Amino acid sequence: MSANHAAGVKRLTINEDSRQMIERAQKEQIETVWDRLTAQEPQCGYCSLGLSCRNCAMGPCRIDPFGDGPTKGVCGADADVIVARNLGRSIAAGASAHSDHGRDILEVFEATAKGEASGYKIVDEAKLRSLAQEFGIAADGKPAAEIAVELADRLFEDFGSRGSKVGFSRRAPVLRKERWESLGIYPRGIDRENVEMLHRTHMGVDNDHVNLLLHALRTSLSDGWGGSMVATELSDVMFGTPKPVFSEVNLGVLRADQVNIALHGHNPLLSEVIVEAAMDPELIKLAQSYGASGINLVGLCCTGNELLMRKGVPMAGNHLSQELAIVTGALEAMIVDYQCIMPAVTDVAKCYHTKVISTSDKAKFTGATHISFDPKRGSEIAREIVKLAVEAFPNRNPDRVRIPVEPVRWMGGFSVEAILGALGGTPAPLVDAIKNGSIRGAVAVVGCNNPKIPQDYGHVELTRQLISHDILVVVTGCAAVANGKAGQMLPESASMAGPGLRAVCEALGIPPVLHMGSCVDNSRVLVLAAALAQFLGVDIDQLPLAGAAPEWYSEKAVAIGTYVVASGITTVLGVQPPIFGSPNVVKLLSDGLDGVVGAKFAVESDPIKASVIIRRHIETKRKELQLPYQEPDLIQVGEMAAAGTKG
Ligand code: BF8
Ligand code: SF4
Repeated sequence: MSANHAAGVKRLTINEDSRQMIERAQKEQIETVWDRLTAQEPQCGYCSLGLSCRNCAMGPCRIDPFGDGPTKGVCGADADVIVARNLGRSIAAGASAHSDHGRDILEVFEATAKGEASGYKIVDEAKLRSLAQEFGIAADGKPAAEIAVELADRLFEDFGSRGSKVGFSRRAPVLRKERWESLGIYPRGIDRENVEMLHRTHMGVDNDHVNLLLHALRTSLSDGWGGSMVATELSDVMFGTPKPVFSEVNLGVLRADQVNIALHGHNPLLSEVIVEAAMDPELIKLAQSYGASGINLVGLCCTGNELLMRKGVPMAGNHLSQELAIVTGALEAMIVDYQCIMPAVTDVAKCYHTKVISTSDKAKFTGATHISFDPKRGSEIAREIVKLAVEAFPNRNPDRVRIPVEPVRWMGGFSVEAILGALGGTPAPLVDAIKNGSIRGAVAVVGCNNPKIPQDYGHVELTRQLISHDILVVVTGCAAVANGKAGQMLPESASMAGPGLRAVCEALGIPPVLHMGSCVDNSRVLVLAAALAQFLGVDIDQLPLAGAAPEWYSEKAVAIGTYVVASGITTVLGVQPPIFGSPNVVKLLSDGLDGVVGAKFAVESDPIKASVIIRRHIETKRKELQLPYQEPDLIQVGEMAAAGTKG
């Protein structure tokens, strides 16, 4: 029996489906992420504080946080420089992941426009035309393909260093752009900022932690208003702009009587053509010939979010559910592209009949079957992959199939266009509700699972606290899936909200927690915030908004948190970032940044306390905007909601 079992599975997850599968894995001695975390403990204290550096071969070096040992690396870098460099590199890695995904979409978008891709088309021509207009491309009377080629050309320029400003950044409010200009952090080129970050963090380049951190902000902005926004917008053009859609979520979406295929990763390019292939009558017939009643596609992580948003494909789970989906014994294939796919999935798959099929030449997995994805043959490759999955069905051992629970219904599809649509085409009703105080403000709860926190506890508890205090919540990534599993994302979930938010949701028929998409779709959050700011004629930092990443783990999440703050939205992290070895860096991020970008970071692992921090922040912003407000200092853990309301 493992240490985890002794400590109780309840400590690991709040979900019944995960609990049952973790217990099963323990019984069958299949190692999972929680066992590996235990094996790593205690984790390195220097690294946890950000005080280790291996940027050159004079090192590796580490700084003694207590001052008893070395206070400088071999080159002379102190704690401030080492912590800031490490953070800058993390942000560059995260921004690069999102932006490289954006470029992949862009390449296929261009190939589609030129008629060189198979299985793709321009689905949302209206969106294409409006993007063209934003980029000053004359679209009148031109065929869509021609416009798309021109738009692709402009967007490729944004990746390089030909321009001085990333194109989509013009969507930001004027005051925000002026602030970026005056600080010297206006994002110029997507690849450029990332490469410059790597340059600056090479030994002996940027040796000033403030200067490093300013460039870290610029690097993150090149993601949020650059690479991620390219990914979102072009995915909408090629696969459709999301509209409200109902679906189901948790491991209960797997079907004992069908061929189950999980699509895991981030990029919708492959998964969209897989959806088509899974409807191929010949492949369904093949599945039936093996005794299955059909082919069941389910999502995992952000590929799943992309498919849910546009196609209503059911979602098996979030980050910490990926190994557990295999442990059901019901999964024929896990098709992966890239990002957040644990190398461990191939080990778990060996214990079952599950085939792990990798598809990106950038992301190969030892032990997986690799089928190189080529958009020129998109449809053909998709059929080949689905066939492989179907052919794994006869290898399934029915005695080992255990699908733990019934799925939960949830709702997705809240693109900015869909939200504005629900509001009647204008942000006015939302702004009015915020102004009169029935909705206090809005919070984006985003990011991952992290085995250091019971799976989904941070997301679900924080969101519950916020909506019950009349704060509208928008969610993306694994935070969205967590809320879905908890049943908080249906129109009837409005009953969980405070009276003001509840009334608004009921009038509009929307949930109090709106699914805005995958992690690259945090760009939608920026667009929505910018639209609200522009409608009110203010900057984003003046709005009663906040961000939260209660269970973050990834470098991408660090990039997201940073561009959200650099865009003017204060953000609370539930997991401590590795910066506490430098009191100066901590002070800058948790305090000094407020005077610079009008927003800052806070760290609070207890979601109830985090909700208090956020509510105080929102009421402070309301007070500054001269809207009815609750005295921020009176907001305490466990206080009465109505106490101190002024107006
Ligand atoms: O991009 S929330 S664990 S799956 S990094 Fe990964 Fe985090 Fe999930 Fe999506 Ni985002
Ligand atoms: Fe050590 Fe400086 Fe090299 Fe880092 S860059 S490993 S601190 S010598």
